[in-house]
Amino acid sequence: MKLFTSVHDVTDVNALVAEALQLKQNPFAHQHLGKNKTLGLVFLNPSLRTRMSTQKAALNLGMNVMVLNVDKEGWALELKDGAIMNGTTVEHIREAAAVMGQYVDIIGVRSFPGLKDREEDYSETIFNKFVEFCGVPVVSLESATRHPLQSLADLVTIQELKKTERPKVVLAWAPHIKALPQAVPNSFAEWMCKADVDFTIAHPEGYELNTDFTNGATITNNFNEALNGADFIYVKNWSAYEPYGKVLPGNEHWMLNNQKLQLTNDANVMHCLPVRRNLELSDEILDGPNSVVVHEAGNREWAAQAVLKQMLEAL
Ligand code: SN0
Repeated sequence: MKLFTSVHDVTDVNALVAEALQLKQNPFAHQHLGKNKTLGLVFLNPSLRTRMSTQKAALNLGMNVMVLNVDKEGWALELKDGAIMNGTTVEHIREAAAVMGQYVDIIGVRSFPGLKDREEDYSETIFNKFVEFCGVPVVSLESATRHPLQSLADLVTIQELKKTERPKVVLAWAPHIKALPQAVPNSFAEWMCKADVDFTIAHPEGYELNTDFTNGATITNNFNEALNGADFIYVKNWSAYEPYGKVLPGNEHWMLNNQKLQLTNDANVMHCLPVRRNLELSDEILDGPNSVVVHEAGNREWAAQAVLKQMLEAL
C-alpha cells in the first residue's frame, strides 16, 4: 500500500481487518520490516489517540518515529499557491512537505477542515499537497473529509465483538456545542457500506451527509426506530453539510441514555473520542457495561500497525 486516505485505497478490507487482529495477538513478529525505517507524524491539529497509537504501532514494527506538531512547533505554513508571503506565514507547504520527505520513509498527516469553504475542504487541498510534494507514502491521520485509521479500528472492534453474523450497526448523530467535522461519520459510513453489516444512519433533519459516503446505508430521522434491535451504536456529532459547517438549533434529545439503550439488542456503544460527557453521551452510558469506547481506542494501535505493515512491505 502506497497511500492510505480512504477505504478505496484498500484492496481487501476483510484481509486488513484480519491482519490487524493477528497483529493484536502477536505485535512484535515483524520488527525486521521497520528496521532503519522512519515514520514522520505531522499534526496541524490536536491529537491523543492517533498520535500515541500510530507511534506505538510503528515501534512495534521496529520503526523509528519523529513527531512534529507543526501547528505549534513549526514555522507558520502557507498553503495557498501563488501567495505573496508578506504576512504571518513563513514557509510554503511545497518546501515544508518536500523537506520532510527527505528525512522519513512514510509520513502521517493530520489536517482538519476549516468548515468555512465546502469546496476547499472536500477537495482535500492541504492533504493532497502533502501527498504531491513529500515524495513518500502518506497515511491519513484524519483529513478534512475522512478518518480512515479510526474507521478501520471501528470495523476491527465490530468484528471482534459481534454476536451475530451480520450485526445491525447504527451511526447516531449526537448533540454538541461546536461545529465538528464530518470526517469521522463520512469515513465510518464509507467503511460500513463496504462491510458485511446492516447499516443505518440516524440524524435530525438537516444533518444529511454527502451521499458520496452513504451509498447503501438506510438513513432515517427517527432515532427510536433506528435504535430498535441495534447491535452497535456509533455515537458522533457532526456539523451540517448544507448549510456547510453550521450547528442547527435544538436536537438535545438526541443524547443517548439508558432508557433509549433499552430499545436495542443490548448494543455496544462506540465513540471515536474525545467525547464531551453529558452533552454527546451520558455518564450512565460511558460508565455502564455497554460502552466499548476504551476497547475501541485500544484497537487504534492494531489498525495503524496493519496499515504501516502493508506500507513497509510496499517500500
Ligand atoms: C474531532 C472530530 O473530527 O470530530 C476529532 C475526532 C477524532 N473532534 C473534535 O474536534 C472535538 C472537539 C471538541 O471540542 O469537542
